Amino acid sequence: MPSLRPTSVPILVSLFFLFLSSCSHVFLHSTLADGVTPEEAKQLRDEVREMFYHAFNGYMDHAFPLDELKPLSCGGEDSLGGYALTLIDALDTLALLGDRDRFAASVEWISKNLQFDINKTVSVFETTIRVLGGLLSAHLIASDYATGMRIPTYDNQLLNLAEDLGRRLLPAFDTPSGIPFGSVNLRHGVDEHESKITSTAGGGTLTLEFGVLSRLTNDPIFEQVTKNAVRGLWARRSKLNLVGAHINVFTGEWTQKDAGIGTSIDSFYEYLLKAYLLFGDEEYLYIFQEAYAAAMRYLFNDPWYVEVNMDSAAVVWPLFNSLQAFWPGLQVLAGDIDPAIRTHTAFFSVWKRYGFTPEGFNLATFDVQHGQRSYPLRPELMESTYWLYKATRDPKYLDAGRDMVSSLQHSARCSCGYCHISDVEFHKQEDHMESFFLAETVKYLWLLFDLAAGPDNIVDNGPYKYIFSTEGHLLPATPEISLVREHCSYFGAYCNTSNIRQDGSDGATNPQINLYGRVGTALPSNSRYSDSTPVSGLIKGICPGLTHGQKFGISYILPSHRHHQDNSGNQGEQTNSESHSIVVVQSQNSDSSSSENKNYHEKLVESSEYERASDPAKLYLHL
Ligand code: DMJ
Repeated sequence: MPSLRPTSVPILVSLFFLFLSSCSHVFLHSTLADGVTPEEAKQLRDEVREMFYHAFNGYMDHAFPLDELKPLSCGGEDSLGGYALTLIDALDTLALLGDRDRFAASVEWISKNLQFDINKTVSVFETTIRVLGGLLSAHLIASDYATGMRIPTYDNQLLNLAEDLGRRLLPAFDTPSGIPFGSVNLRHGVDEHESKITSTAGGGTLTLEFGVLSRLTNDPIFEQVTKNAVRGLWARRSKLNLVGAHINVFTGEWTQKDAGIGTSIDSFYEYLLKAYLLFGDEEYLYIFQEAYAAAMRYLFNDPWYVEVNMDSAAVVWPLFNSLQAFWPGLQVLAGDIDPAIRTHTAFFSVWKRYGFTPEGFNLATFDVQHGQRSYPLRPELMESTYWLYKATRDPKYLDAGRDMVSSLQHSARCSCGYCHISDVEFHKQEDHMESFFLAETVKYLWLLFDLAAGPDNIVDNGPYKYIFSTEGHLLPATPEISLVREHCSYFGAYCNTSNIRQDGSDGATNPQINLYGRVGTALPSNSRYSDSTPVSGLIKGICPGLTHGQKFGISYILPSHRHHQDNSGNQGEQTNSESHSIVVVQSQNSDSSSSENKNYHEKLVESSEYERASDPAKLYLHL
């Protein structure tokens, strides 16, 4: 049980945020002094490659075909469904590393040996993101000449397996709310006594894999049920546009009302934006806009994020949890770079302090949270480091990546792979290696250094723009998958009638107009939709289209660095990046004098982000 009482913390927390934000700046400026040279980036890339093979070979030699490696005792264990989970999860990393032989051999083994007609009850979420996602990404690589990794003998076996698995997961969606059960038996459907409580991430992080499956099989059912699940969750949001952590899929009641960006909710936000980016479905974008605005308003305590009650916004837990660390990477995709930089700096200060991020770090006591002392080889901080380096090319992110490699090598490497750390203060090793270590942790580190050294990989060099699933699987925006809709085709998109012309002309030609709104107009503090000018719902608007680069991430970088003064008064280098997929600008609030609003909005207005917001050449989403 967490040791803090919910009601005892707010004042302490506020004071502590002030103290903490200045501490982390000072600390990092002194530790990130010596930079990674291009030559060292190559060496680090090769070192990460060796790390992958140490763990992959350890798994193949000692655990395969069991699910996961026990890296300390050099054994194996079935942790999910008993179907070579780590191999499936590692497939696209093998392809990314250019290992044609092992990729082809693994695909062949899976094609011949895997089957899902088994009497096992599995997590819908974990099976989707690790197994379905792993199979689909490998299928899309193995079947396509353009990837350079096509397997000549390959004949859609992985897609067939994925479709079979997808159909076995479908019974989980048969609930009154449309939000799926957390688990399902692959042979018999949902168990009679299955729990009706599931997490928001569990119900809302299925759209990418199921959507890709629909588009590859031409069967819309997969896309429909997962979109319905997102609608089911979002329909039950609070008046503040926050979602809780756990919900009853029959009654639709929240059983855990703590709202946050980490544990139990994290990838719900991630898939709203990514489903839009991959599928061009603006309903997801619309939901993301509202959900993101609420998160930045109620959860963001610059540079940290807290958990609050979804109805009252009262702080419940002033905790950093390690799952939150994906958020700056998501913000890069959303184009909200400045808070992403500050938050990454804060999160990385925790890593620097312990050599790893603990599962929980208490922002009030500035200490590891009781009972949350472990580091199970999680990838989230690496993921954000990669995206921020990609967006800014600031070498400090290479330095951060080097620190992460060094911690893993020094303290987590064990005889047959990489070990979980059971206590970040004492670096005690534990005999477990989650499959996401090979699917994500190593992948993001390798991509980071390869980007600095080259790059020479399909993500950064094509042939397609790739969206990463929450398990790090590569999902390409091929024409087959990404049915791009350049305009507000979602019937029900909230387009502002006063700013969007209804005569069919393209709003993009008008510098005053941006997608879904305007820069700098006021939204009253407690209203979701009201504005100084009326917003009309259920109107099919005509909105400016996104360029390909804007849709799929950073397409070019301005080489110029500008000198930047951060909030603590320190002088630092900040790299300017351009052509974000979406630039998110917080609405100016009519209640902007409140301290709550000042925290995020005023800094935004005062900062250079505001200058960029006034530049009509760029596209901004207005929240
Ligand atoms: C992974 O399975 C995924 O990244 C998921 O979204 C969160 N948990 C792990 C990694 O920490």
